[in-house]
Parts: sequence; structure tokens; C-alpha cells
Amino acid sequence: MEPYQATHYSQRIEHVLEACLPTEDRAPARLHEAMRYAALSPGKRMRPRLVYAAATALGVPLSRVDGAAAAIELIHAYSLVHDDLPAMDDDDLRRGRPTTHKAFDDATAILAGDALQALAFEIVATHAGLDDAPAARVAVIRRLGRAVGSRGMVGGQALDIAFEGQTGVTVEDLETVHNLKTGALLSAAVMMAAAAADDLSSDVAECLEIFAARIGLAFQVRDDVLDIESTTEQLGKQQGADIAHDKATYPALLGLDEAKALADRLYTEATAALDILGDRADDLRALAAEIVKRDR
Ligand code: GRG
Repeated sequence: MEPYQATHYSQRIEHVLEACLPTEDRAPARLHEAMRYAALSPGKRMRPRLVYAAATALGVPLSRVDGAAAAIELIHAYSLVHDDLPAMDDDDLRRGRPTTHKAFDDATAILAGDALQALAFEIVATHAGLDDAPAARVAVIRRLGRAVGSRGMVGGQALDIAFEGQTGVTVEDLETVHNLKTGALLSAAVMMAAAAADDLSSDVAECLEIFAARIGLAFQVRDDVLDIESTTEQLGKQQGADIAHDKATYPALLGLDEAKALADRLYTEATAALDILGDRADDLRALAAEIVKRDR
């Protein structure tokens, strides 16, 4: 099912990102060019779309979460730039284009990632949408900071690297890595919208946490399946990279069919958690379906 606001969310985030990224006519021009190259390249914008869909489910005006939506996509873009570097995955292709360090150079890519991360926090701290809600703003910033650092995405990346080439990695280890590396940011997308809501009940907050956790893991299971079943052209990045890097993945540990069944189970659990929100959560349901059925 196509979410009824899908196009609206996608267009909205492009405008917000375009407006908040420094232009190349300002020094340092090459750094700004690299930041725009990394952040505006054609990704799925899944995380900002989750922010908007969660805001819709909670009756939060989208203008209130534009800063959070932009910030999370900038953080995601930074993580991809750094993940593609020779010191990490050493990839040449991302979103169907040369990776940032290939299009520019390693030093510029490192700095562009650093600057994208700093810009994300600047935006969420200053965006006008939360000017009238300083406590909500702090809660949003706290969510983002926690999700991105050593107890979230960066910590997951560190564990992922540590597990590379290791034997004896268990499904529980894998779940820990992915809950941190991928799940933390996807959860933050949903929970930043919740943090921007005025009067969120603890029941709804708890259900959203469950939804976000399940869908975050389902995203990663699907990513692992696509690494095997899709093509480089379709993915816009190197297919088979997990096997090449000797990474533990769900299909490697569970088998392909069981990995697919796990993604379906996680999807069912995620959407069941949305029952409490009724029809207002239809866009979140549609995004969840997109996450487990996507082909890129
Ligand atoms: C380097 C600090 C640091 C963190 C890296 C997110 C991440 C952690 C690495 C990316 C590598 C990777 C392939 C992770 C698996 C899941 C994932 C985040 C895929 C890419 O996200 P999509 O599919 O990408 O949303 P688009 O391009 O559509 O935005």
C-alpha cells in the first residue's frame, strides 16, 4: 500500500535539507560541495519519513519535527560517508554514485561526515519549529545524541567491526549489533516525533518503542537478505559486500528462508504495536511494509 502522504513527506524533507545545507558559494566551498553531495544524493529518506509519519500518528504538526527530520537524515548521511571509507568498508558505490571519498578524497569525506554530524545537532537545537517548546527540544536532542553515540549507532559499528571474520558469532550477538548500528537511529526517528508531542501517554510511548525496535531490526534483516538476492544496480551499492567482508548476517546464521520469516514476524509484531493508535498510524504501517518489502 502506498502511504497517502508518501510524496508529501519525501518532497518536504528535500526542501528542508536543501535549505539547511550550506551552499558551495560559501567557503570552504569543496567541503560544502561534499556535504551536499553526500546528503542530497538519492536515498530513500526512510528515517525522516518515519519522523513525519510518527508525528502524523500523534497529531504533531510536521513543522514541529522538520528539524528532527533533517537532523536524522544528516546523521545517516554522515554514517554512510564514514562507513564507505577505506578504513571501514572501502566501498566505491553508494546510492548509485561514486562514494564521497571517491568523488572527492578521503580527507574531505572525513571532514564532510564530521560537519554533517555537527550540522545535525545545530539544526535540531535551533530549528524554529520547537521555539515554543524548549523542554521538548531538549528531549529531542537527548534522543538523537543517545542514538548516535557509543551506546547507539557508533557503538554498533564498533561491535560490527570487532565481529568481522570471527567464528562463533551468535544470533544474539547479531541482534545486539543491529539494534545499535541500525535500530537505534530508526527508533530515534519515531521517538523524536514522540518527544515533540505535548501530552504523550506512557502506553502510547511504550507501543511506539516496541514498533520502532521491531521495525529497526526488520530493516536490517531485509538489508541482509537484499545483499544476497538483489543486484548492485538495484541496490546502488555493491551487492554481496557482506560475504566479501566475511560479516555475520541473518541469512548466514539462520538460512535465507528463516531470515525472511524473521523479517515477516518482526513486521507483524511492529504493526500490532500500532493498534492503540488506530487509523492515525496508517502512514507508519505503510512505511513498515515498505521496509520489509523493499528491493533496494
Ligand atoms: C561509520 C559511524 C559509522 C556508522 C556506520 C549506518 C552505518 C553505521 C553503516 C552503514 C552500513 C550499512 C550498509 C548498514 C546497514 C543498514 C543501513 C544503514 C543501510 C543503509 O540505509 P538505507 O537503506 O540507505 O536507508 P539510503 O541510501 O536509502 O538512505
